[in-house]
Amino acid sequence: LNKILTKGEKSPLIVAIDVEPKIGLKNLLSEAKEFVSGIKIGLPYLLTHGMMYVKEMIKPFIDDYFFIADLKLADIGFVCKLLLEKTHLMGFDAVISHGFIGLQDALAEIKKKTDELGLFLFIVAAMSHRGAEDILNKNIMKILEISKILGIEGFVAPATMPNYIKVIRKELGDRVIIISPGVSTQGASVGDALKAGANFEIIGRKIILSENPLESLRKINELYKDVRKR
Ligand code: 3DU
Repeated sequence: LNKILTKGEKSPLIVAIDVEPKIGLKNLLSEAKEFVSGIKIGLPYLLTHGMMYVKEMIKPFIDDYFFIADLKLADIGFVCKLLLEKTHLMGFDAVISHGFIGLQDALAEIKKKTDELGLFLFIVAAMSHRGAEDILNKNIMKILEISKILGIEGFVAPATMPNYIKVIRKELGDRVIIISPGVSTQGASVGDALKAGANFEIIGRKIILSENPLESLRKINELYKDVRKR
C-alpha cells in the first residue's frame, strides 16, 4: 500500500499491458518512469510471454513502478491461492480479483493469502463495459459489504460509469485506493475518474498502440496537472 501511495505522487496513471506495446515493453518501461506510476499486466500478455519472461521484465523496474497482475481471479480459494503464489513469484506488488465470487472459500482465502505473501489486493467492484450493467454492477453493494468485512483496501471501478466510483468512496471513505479503467478507448475522458474520486486511471491501448507513446503520456499528464490543480 505504501509503495502504491508513494509512487502515486508522481502521476495518477497506470498503464495496462495486454499486448506488446508498439515500442516494446522494455523500451516503454525505460522511458515512461516520469509519467507513469503503475503497470498493470493482463492475462493475454502473461500467456503470450510466460511467467519467466514477465518476471525478468519486472525485475529491473521494481523500484520505478508498482506492478499489478490483472488475473481477475474468479475461482475457488484453492485454485486462486495457486495463482497467487505464481503472481508473487513473478515479483508483482498487487493482484486483481473479482468480488462476485463471495466471501467463504473464495475471497476470504484470497485475502488471507495475499496478506501472507505481501501482495496488495484489488477487488473488481464494477466493470466498464455495457454488459456489466446486466448482472455485476447491480451487485456492487453486496461486493462492498463483503470487502468491508475482509478489510479490503483496493478497488477497480469504471471511469465510464463514475457513479460507482462515488459509491465506493461514500461507503468506504478515503483510506481505500480506487483504480479506474475505461479511459480513452472505452469512452471516458482523461480525468473523469479522478474527478469522481478515483486515485488512479488505467489506460491501455491509447498508449501502448501509439507510435509515440511518450508524446501521449506527456499530453495525458498535462491534463492530470489541470485536474489536480482544481
Ligand atoms: O481499454 P484499454 O485498452 O485502456 O484497457 C483497459 C484495461 O483495463 C484492460 O487491461 C482491461 O482488462 C482492464 N479493465 C477494463 O477495461 C474494464 C474493467 O471493468 C476492468 C478492467
